[in-house]
Amino acid sequence: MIMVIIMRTMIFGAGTDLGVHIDGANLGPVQLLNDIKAFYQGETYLLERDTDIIKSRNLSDRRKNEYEIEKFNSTLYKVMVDKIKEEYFPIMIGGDHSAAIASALASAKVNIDVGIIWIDAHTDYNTFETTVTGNIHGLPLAAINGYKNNELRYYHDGKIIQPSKTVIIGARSIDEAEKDNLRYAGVTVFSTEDIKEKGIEAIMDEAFKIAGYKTKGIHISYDLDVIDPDIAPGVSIPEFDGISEEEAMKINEYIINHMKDVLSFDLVEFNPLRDIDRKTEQIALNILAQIIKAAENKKKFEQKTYY
Ligand SMILES: [Mn+2]
Repeated sequence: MIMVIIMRTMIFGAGTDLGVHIDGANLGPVQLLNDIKAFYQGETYLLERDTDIIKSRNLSDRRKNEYEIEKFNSTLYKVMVDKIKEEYFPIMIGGDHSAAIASALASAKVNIDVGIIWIDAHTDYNTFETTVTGNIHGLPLAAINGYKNNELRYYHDGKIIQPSKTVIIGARSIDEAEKDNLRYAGVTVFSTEDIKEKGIEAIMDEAFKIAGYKTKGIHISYDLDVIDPDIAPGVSIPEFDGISEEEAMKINEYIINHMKDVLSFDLVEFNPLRDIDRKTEQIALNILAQIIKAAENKKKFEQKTYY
């Protein structure tokens, strides 16, 4: 008799908006964790930022809420590391994208050799030296790659994720200095133009090859602002000319069909205060419903694709 062991799923809500001067992203996971009760009966954990914190929105502050973000992420990281060690498949719902430093590095701590696919309108590759806004949600991917920003991962004592195994998809708003950081680090970036040119499936194929090459698997970090703001307005920093809903769902379909190569997943930046007619909430829920279902069917010990 062959025993097929299914993995357990755990959903982590990261209720923080400390990484951005706009308010509301902290309410995203509260709303979505409530919504998913309709189809998800598994375990959840919600970490909410301390509401007593007086958020820095000072334009000249280049390190907005740095200490508070570190504290939040250090807690999230520890909880996620423990659960990943217990062999749960983790899904993190943000919150602003700064929380992905905790989720991605928690995955790297336990799984050791991890690649990353960052689906986002922005490349989130600033450093404290290059940031224009001082919003830390523009720095996480550099921190995850070990490219400066050491202050943002002091609690992590494992491997970082290599820039050579890092792929960004859907980027269309990159600061000049950030471009230099990306080039210097050696990260692969596919813009919305590249998606139009080659089609989303070809881009996903390439992304999985790069992030999956000689790794145990891939961490996927999905920022809802990759989608066009006409369709998904409920984000803190919208950028025009985003991907279509059809392309967003094709990305999802690709991920689900390659779930054996996926180790961990984030869905971030839903901001209910910016949403119109619950459009973004509905898309976020569609994405989550599919990913959760795929996670719940994920088998242990399944052989990853050889890239
Ligand atoms: Mn982002």
